[in-house]
Amino acid sequence: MPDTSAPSESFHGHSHTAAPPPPGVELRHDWALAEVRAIYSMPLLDLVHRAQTVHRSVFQDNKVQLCSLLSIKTGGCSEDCAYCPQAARYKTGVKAEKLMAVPEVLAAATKARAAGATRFCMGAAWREVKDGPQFDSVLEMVRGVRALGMEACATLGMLTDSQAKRLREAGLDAYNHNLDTSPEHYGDIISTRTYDDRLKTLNRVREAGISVCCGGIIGMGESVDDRCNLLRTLANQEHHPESVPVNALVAVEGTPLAEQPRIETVDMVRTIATARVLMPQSMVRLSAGRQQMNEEAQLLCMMAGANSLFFGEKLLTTGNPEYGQDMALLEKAGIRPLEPRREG
Ligand code: SAM
Ligand code: DTB
Ligand code: SF4
Repeated sequence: MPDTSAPSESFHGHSHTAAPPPPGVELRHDWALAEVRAIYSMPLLDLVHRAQTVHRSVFQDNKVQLCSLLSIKTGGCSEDCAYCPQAARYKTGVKAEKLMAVPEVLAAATKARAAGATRFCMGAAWREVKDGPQFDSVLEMVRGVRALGMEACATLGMLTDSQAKRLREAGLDAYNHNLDTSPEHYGDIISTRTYDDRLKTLNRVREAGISVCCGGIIGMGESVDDRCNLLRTLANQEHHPESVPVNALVAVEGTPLAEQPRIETVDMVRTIATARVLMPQSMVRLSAGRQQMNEEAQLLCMMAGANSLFFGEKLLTTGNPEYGQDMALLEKAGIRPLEPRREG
């Protein structure tokens, strides 16, 4: 059997030159809302079965990509994203910090690699990237992470064409920039930038030859149609994002969404399974909110097609399951970490 561990995401980006999908797996970019809703609303076990069938025809069984996350610039952000503990305008207890120094970041990446991470994602609480010494440091971090043999990913806010190009030249493999929710619900969550701004940055990332990591958050008071419209928007792009993070809202005190009730497991599973069916070749990442889920819920998400996790005791500013706990879960379920996809 050929190695189909992650056919859509080559180590050097350029995903749209990826191998064609295996027989029986169709890549569509013309989903109607009613079709997505029909998938999302299937009887749960039928839906999970369908997603698992798609999953197994594309990916190696029982493998999960382990990604490590580091906040290289925490807090003090000018944006008003209603979910975010790092927005300066909300009193959340997250203090604004300066950009971390390059050696500190590379020390964290080295530690993450030793723990088994194959992808290192660096996050900055910026509205957009500004050219200058800070961006130069980030480029240095990207080069350093690549030199460690890991996939390098960053999430730094909006980018210009030239910044995307420079990140690519530094070796950046993937860029995370989430649409977060449906176009219809977006205005209730963020007012300081538009959906179209997000799509523009995503196009610049794609144009520069960097893999796109784009997903959203559920549990922000959205309707089922909002969830379906988010997934539809992602799937109807000219190229599916190579990674699709599905976050469950971590409701943080001080943010406008602090009182949102926790999302039910079944909703998380439905969202992940629908993402898997719509975007068969993408890595679907079970992202924020795992600390609030029990082991069975996480395994159900993996059965529904999630094949990537953030591991390490912290996400950006909030908690994540402990390393030992995650390793024990994977071990008892017979799930192995996906090896890095280096090409030399
Ligand atoms: N500032 C950049 C941006 O907004 O693109 C990069 C960092 S931002 C924190 C990355 C993503 O984290 C957001 O797009 C959002 O999807 C996710 N996120 C932030 N706070 C979250 C929360 N409380 N719960 C779940 N996901 C969250
Ligand atoms: C993504 O979709 N989820 C990650 C990553 N991309 C950057 C971030 C989750 C952040 C959760 C809230 C926090 O820890 O601050
Ligand atoms: Fe800033 Fe990103 Fe948080 Fe929005 S999600 S407030 S842009 S750090």
